[in-house]
Amino acid sequence: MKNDLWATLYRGMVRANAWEQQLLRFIEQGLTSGFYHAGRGQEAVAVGACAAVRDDDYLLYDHRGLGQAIAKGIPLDRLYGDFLTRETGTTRGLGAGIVHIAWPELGILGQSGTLGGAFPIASGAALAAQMRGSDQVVICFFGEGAANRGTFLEAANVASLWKLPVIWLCENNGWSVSVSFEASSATANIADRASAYNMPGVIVDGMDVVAVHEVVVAAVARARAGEGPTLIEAKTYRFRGHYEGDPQTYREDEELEMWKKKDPIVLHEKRLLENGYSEAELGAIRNEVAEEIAVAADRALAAPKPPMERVFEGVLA
Ligand SMILES: Cc1ncc(C[n+]2csc(CCOP(=O)(O)OP(=O)(O)O)c2C)c(N)n1
Repeated sequence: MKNDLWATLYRGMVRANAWEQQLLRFIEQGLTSGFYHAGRGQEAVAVGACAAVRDDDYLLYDHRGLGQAIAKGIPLDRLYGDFLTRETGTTRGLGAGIVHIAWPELGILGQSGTLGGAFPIASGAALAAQMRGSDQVVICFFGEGAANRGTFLEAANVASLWKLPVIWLCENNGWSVSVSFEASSATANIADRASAYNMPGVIVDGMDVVAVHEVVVAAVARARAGEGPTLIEAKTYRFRGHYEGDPQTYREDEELEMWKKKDPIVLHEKRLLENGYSEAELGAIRNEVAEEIAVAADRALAAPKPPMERVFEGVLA
């Protein structure tokens, strides 16, 4: 049976992917500055999760793709502006690429240049929301590598102790640069660590956008009800290198091929086709998204670059 939410989730994943594909073309053309860590393969986590929060909820995204910020609603041309160093970028042309993007109007607080710096910020934003009685929640995305930072211990402990409205969302894609999850974790799952903080730990198939959405809806309800944080571990995989240009000598082709069979966009497309949607309807969604991306890309390319005088702006020491 047709399901509007499922169609919305499909559009969201197609949109995140199409945005990234255009960015990759900009990178190939040598038009960008800064690193990019592609999110291909992980769209279901970003899109499923962000569809469960409100515009005024807070988001701490991480460096893997920008699906989270896109799903939260950040204007797409402004996002290209950050990579193309345009005045219209969210950093007005001064932040190279992915790490400084913020959009406070939608609660997008940015990410930390050092992995794990986002954890205390997430608990702090949640504490502020709790003190204001605003019933906002904070969703904090991070990789399984970042989960090993000590900052997670501090932030997760206090969030659970004070019942702060945080959703800790670990995207376990199996690799931290060239280090496998097995080689870096004492526990078989990141979610196993939740009991140490006295909060629920939930494992979800990160390639299934509907499954991700459902567990995040439950965690958000719990957080808004004042019951505290949840640690969600989405099992997923990155299809591209750690960064664009990564030779990827550390992983086997077979592993990548196995995960590609679980492509979240393809799997969800199949679900839609089996539930009353036609190929033409899905094609129309893809075409509308392609048009939106083309407009955003053109707008960003037409925007001015910042003048040289601004190079020391924000430099304090
Ligand atoms: C404190 C700190 N250490 C190292 C880095 C360099 N670094 C950037 S991304 C990354 C891998 C992170 O792995 P994970 O958290 O699993 O996320 P993924 O890249 O797999 O999405 C590393 C080591 C950093 N930014 N900050």
